[in-house]
Amino acid sequence: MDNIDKFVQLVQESDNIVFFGGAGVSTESGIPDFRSPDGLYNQKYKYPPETIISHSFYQRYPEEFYRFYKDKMLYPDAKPGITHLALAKLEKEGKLKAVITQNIDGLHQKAGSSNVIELHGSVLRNYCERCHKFYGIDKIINSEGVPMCECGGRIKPDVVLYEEGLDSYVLEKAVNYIKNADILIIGGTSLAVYPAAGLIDYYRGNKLVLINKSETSRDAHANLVINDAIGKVFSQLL
Ligand code: CNA
Repeated sequence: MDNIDKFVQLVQESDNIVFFGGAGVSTESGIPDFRSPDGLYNQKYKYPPETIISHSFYQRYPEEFYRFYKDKMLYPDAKPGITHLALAKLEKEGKLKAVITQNIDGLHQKAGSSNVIELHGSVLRNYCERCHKFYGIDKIINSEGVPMCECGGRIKPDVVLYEEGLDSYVLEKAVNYIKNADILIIGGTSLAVYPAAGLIDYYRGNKLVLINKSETSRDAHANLVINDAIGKVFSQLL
């Protein structure tokens, strides 16, 4: 039995699965990740992407921030891929309890998942820093330069930038699902961004599955490692 068959069998036998994912889940939907060879970190910009999408950079150079953000981080036409769809199906079947994602693209919800814990927020939500009015992604796309609210305040994406803390309620919810999971599937993440990556340490079971194209620092801790395209693996569940 190969590792993909073992994975399918594990999933078939469980009704308490939690998925923890990252940008690699959405590369097959045409959204570049950060750390793959063709990811954003390997393209050349005036400043490194980590710098541009940080809190202090956003405060100091909002025009430059928004130029990069609109150009590289918004994919309003992206469609859910096989992995998003398979996870939504597992949830409907009562087998998957939660999707915990570092992604900010909203594709799990587009695929039909309802219990999605977004550790880093969503590009689909934006709010005025002054009056807190909410705006969708269209407002950002259709604005010239820095998007402004009708009250005159600046609009900020509801996304956790580098240097910003994670919402403690969201973190607690994620920890609870991970702690109580029978199977924890980790997929499409380099596990390099903290504190998000540290959440997997709360898993107490012995069915830790790691699916990622490249190796990660946690491969040695997993019970099953599949270094392959995640869509190929999840297509076995559709
Ligand atoms: P990352 O550090 O870029 O790592 C992605 C990982 O996925 C890499 O190890 C790749 O090898 C792997 N990978 C890429 N494609 C596939 C595939 N088809 N099958 C299997 N594995 C694949 O991204 P992380 O999510 O680990 O880093 C966290 C950051 C990235 C979060 O803060 C996100 O907000 C941020 N991000 C999100 C998006 C998005 O929302 N789609 C896009 C780009 C970056």
